[in-house]
Amino acid sequence: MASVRLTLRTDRLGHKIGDDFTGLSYESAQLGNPHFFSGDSTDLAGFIKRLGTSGVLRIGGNTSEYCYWTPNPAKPANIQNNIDSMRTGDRANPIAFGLSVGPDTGHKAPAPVNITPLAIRHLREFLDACGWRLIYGLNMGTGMAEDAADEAACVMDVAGSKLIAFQLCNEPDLFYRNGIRPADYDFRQFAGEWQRFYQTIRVRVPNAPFAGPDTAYNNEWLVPFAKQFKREAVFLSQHYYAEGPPTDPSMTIERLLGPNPKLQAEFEGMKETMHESGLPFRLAETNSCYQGGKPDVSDTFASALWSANLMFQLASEGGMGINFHGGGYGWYTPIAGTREDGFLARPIYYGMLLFAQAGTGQLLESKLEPWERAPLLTAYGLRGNTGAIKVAAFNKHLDRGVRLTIDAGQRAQRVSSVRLHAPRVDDTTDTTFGGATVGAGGAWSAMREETLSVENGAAVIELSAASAALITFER
Ligand code: BDP
Repeated sequence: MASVRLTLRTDRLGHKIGDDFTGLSYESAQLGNPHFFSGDSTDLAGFIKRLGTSGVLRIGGNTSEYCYWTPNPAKPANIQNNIDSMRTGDRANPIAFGLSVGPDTGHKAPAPVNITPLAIRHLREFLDACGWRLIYGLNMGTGMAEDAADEAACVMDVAGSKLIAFQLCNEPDLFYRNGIRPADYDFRQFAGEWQRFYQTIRVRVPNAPFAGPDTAYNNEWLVPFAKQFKREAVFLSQHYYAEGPPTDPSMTIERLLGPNPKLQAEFEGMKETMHESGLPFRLAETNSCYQGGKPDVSDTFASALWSANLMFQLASEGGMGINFHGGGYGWYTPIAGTREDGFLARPIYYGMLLFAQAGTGQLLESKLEPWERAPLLTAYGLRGNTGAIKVAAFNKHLDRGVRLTIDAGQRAQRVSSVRLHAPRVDDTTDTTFGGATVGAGGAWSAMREETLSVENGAAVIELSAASAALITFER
């Protein structure tokens, strides 16, 4: 077992974690079923509320480019609503079952979907039930600016202050290769279109807030966007998928838990845009593996360690928030299920739950020594609003336990810990947090809390391979 010491500097404050940091992302096509998100969807609302009292729901994804605004449902736009095709989805298909829509796999253009005012009214009720706010993706990919303006007017009218921002499209930096635009589509053309949609919508809805560019990964689009549209946008956004495609055998749990150069690139782009524009940055869509996720990786306990760690990592680097993509029975979805059959928390949800339990507050500077003994051990210190200090510690090693001594830099009456645990790192069904599972409607409370011994303000905890804990130093 490796021994490592964490020292927190209570006099050296890092970034703040705000109460809208946490978030989820669903495909726009989900709104094709206007009853999925609604005021009486209390089971799902319960799961969402458990993750934070004022998080952010983002509606977008690949299918946003194939959703068409239909103000009068009796006269649908020139497309066939795909509810029927969703209804015929079977359980073996993780992408769609019943009327719940999973992440798009990007293999072919998704079926077109009508979005009606009823879906928007129900979405508003749902947001009220959760206490969450909204990022709403419009269709610039294959839609008309005038229709987007009509849709935006309805969303603005109905969602009101619940709406944080519109996004005009999803991953425009990939339009050149997914058939939405020709192969030579570049940032300049995109910026021209963005400007035109923005203006058309602003004429209709003068105070509509916007965010963008919602690129897949390309800092060469993100940074110029920040430069050009810093006055038009309220925040900047990009996506991040830790690995993919799922067919590649090197996309594994080990890789998910290791250091990732793509993430470093993401942070570089984020910092440069924030510096360039003075605007905050949101990781508006993320998950473990693109193309809908990878079985035995995206749905395992490893995804719980990965998600919580990513949330703290992003916060430490100065990001304003994060939205984990999901829906339906997708491999990486945090909440799986349908209204008909009920919902359940997947392992990744438990990672988000740990983050929620750490609460909001101010990150503290910290040092792990000797770092080389456990390079995949990470730990984040946070001073909560009540003055208590929380430490989230992640042992992402699969081959070694770690004995962590924590010097929190202030006296504590009591130090306690709750663990994020599963029998194995590739377990898909038996994750617990605080010894308890998340039940129907997001019901959860810690059943097991350990008291740690403290000597001279330093507490000791042993973290077995592939495990995490949330430690509280009470004043
Ligand atoms: C993103 C898309 C989303 C997909 C996801 C994936 O925005 O719609 O579901 O990739 O491939 O790029 O899993």
